[in-house]
Amino acid sequence: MTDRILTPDELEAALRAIGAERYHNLHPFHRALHDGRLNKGQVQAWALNRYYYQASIPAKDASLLARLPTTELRREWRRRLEDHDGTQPGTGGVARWLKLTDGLGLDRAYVESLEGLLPGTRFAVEAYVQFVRERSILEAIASSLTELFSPTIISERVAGMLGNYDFVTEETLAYFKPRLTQAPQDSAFALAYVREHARTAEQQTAVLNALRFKCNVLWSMLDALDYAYVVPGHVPPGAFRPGPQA
Ligand code: PQQ
Repeated sequence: MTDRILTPDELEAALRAIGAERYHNLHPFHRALHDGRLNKGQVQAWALNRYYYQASIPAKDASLLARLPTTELRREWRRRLEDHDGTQPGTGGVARWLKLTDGLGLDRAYVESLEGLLPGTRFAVEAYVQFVRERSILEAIASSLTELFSPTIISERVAGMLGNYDFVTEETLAYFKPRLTQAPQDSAFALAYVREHARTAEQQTAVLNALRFKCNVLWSMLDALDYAYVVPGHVPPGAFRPGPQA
């Protein structure tokens, strides 16, 4: 529990401190991905596993949308669904993520089947969807606040991957460009909501813990990738195995 009630500015500073301490830009797998130290098979494994996160985001947003009490809140949250699912076939973030997996040479039906997922990815993503479904609206909104920190990592990733891998093109990474404007819009709204609605020490503690939880979700996904694809001999049964081309 926070020992006293924080002002909105203090709460925001505490949230930003959590990101500075434990956002997934600090994870060794991301450092290796961005610095060009992974081979193609390891990059494929990252994209294939991260597909499940992307594909689950609209489901978690839809479950929150259904619980929001006002037109204004629902209208704002509905935009996220459109960002990810698009407004017609072939548009939106999930479709753009599949262009990334296509560009890396992965079979689309295999990616969408989720057959090659790591167990750790499955557990982490499902924990996030369940958290948003079951916790208070305030905690659910606060758990999206990792997006405060995503524009920096996305810029770093696009520059790093384009510079360091000959199998990555601007077109392959097209997923990320709209996120550079969508994420700040999303996180500005979520931050304003949290600043206004987390008033008691209990609510403020819950909000800080929701952001820590979400950082843990993202961190665990990278731990699973690091263990399976960087430490030799640790790919679990049934999970994606890079082919000889990689
Ligand atoms: N986070 C959400 C969310 O919690 O609702 C939605 C997204 C993120 C995205 O659509 C992203 O593309 C995304 N990307 C990154 C990244 O590339 O590192 C991080 C995050 C995040 O911090 O949760 C998201």
